[in-house]
Amino acid sequence: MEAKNSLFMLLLLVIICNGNAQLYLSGGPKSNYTFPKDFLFGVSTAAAQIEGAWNEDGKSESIWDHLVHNNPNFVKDHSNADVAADSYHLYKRDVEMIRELGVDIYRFSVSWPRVLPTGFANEVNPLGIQYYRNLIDELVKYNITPMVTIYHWDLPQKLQDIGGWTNAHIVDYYTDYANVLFKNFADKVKYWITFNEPMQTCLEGYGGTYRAPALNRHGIAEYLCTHNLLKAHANVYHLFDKQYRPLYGGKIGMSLDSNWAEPKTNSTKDIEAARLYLTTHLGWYAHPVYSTEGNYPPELIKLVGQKSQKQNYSRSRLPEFTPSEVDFIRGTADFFGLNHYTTYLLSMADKEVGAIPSHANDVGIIRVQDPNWPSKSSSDWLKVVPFGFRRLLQYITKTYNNIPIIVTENGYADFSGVDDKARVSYYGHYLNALLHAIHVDKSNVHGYFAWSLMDNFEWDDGYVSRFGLYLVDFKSPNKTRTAKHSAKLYSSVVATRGLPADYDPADFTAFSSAPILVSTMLPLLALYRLL
Ligand code: GBH
Repeated sequence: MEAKNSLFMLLLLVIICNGNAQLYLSGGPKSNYTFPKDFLFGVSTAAAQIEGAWNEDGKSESIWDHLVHNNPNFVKDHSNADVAADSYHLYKRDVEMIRELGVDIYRFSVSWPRVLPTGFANEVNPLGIQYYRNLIDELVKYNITPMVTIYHWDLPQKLQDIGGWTNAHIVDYYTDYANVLFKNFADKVKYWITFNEPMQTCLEGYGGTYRAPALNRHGIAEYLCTHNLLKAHANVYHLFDKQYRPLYGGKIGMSLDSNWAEPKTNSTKDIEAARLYLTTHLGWYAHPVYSTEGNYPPELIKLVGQKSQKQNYSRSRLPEFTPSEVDFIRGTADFFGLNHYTTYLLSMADKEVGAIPSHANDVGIIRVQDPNWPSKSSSDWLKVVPFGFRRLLQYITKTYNNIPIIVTENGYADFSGVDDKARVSYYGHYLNALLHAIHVDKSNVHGYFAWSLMDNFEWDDGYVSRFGLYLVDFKSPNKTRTAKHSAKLYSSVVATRGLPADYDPADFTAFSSAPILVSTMLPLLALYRLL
């Protein structure tokens, strides 16, 4: 105790003296590293969040249209995405903004119900195809590389009516849909993403209530959804690889969402919990595709198997892949798309957690965030922990055989405004962490996309949470877009391939209303915990 106290006093002194009060949170000290010349800088959006025109020119209802039309209370401000940022009509202005930013590449998604209103490829909507053709042509005209997300959460409701992602036949329906996109656009689109954040689709949409279709059939449906989705992904990869890559070239991958998992304390149990979190969440999707062995992570198979047996099910609630399916799915990606926003602290649960049965209950760990981590975001989960980004990139590089990583989303939400100091600071910190990841850790990162180009329909947060580099005035008839300060920061990073001279990795004051107190207390608490 004596030793701990004097060490504590010493650390206190050191920290106060050197002024680098919050350096421990940052991704590394200030440096002169720059981003490689061929590093891809981009911005991301998703159809359902920006396009609007929800029933125009033949588009049918998506599961998100359906959910928010029928349950307005689902969305914080009781809004919907009927008009959103109106990008269906304003795509030329969107491309102009992308040019203003000076980025190399634009990641947008295609709305399945806009292109195939019945859900099936029996009827291809020519006006839907024309919209994306116009957008792609506009990008290519200005030398901006298009990257297409094939599925970013907006399933045609007509397919949901017949089971959506729990219906095994969706593997074929999705393949037909992707084939229509390849046929029409693969000559001009060289980057494809099969799925955006499949864990959100399955775990939250089918196992929970947080995403459409909000099915809440936990313990069963999230596993069925994942099973079909992974097969659909692999099928589309092989289709692209055999039929389109030989004609046009191009790359195809998947975008997985992952928090970094930090052990809550230094105990062996918490270290184990953090590892288990990554294995059973990120690994649930990454292991089948990116690992050498393929298949679900052995630990997940074991955990769900044991629980299912105990719960008197005739078989594991986690479906099994046949050996040939394992083979078919393994290696089906040219790059690892990563969406990353924040970090959690993990510990082992010593009693049952979550609903029974559920993925959370099967895994049995507890996830919290340090209340002292900087935040101030409109999204309460979005704590600013840049070192977590760096560690996650290193983890992926090591775990998945040095696969090229493209960070397909990273960003910060606030309650709006052009003078977005917190977002400017967030990007500074996360890009600094990224520079250290690339140069110091040798993490294999090839690109970075900011989420998002503009304010948009932030799902259950409606228009309350703003992620944009451009402010959208949703009240104005023409959805006026204005560059925020963060847009200027990002365009200067892109132009100089480095961080601004005044960037300070120890400065987290933009996230705090009591800068001095918080910036002093935070690291002390963290260090004290480590002792
Ligand atoms: C991404 O999801 C989406 O791809 C994008 O459409 C979205 O607009 C953007 O990020 C911003 O949200 O249930 O406690 O884990 C982000 C991933 C994971 C973030 C789940 C919110 C909810 C808190 N999301 N998380 S919790």
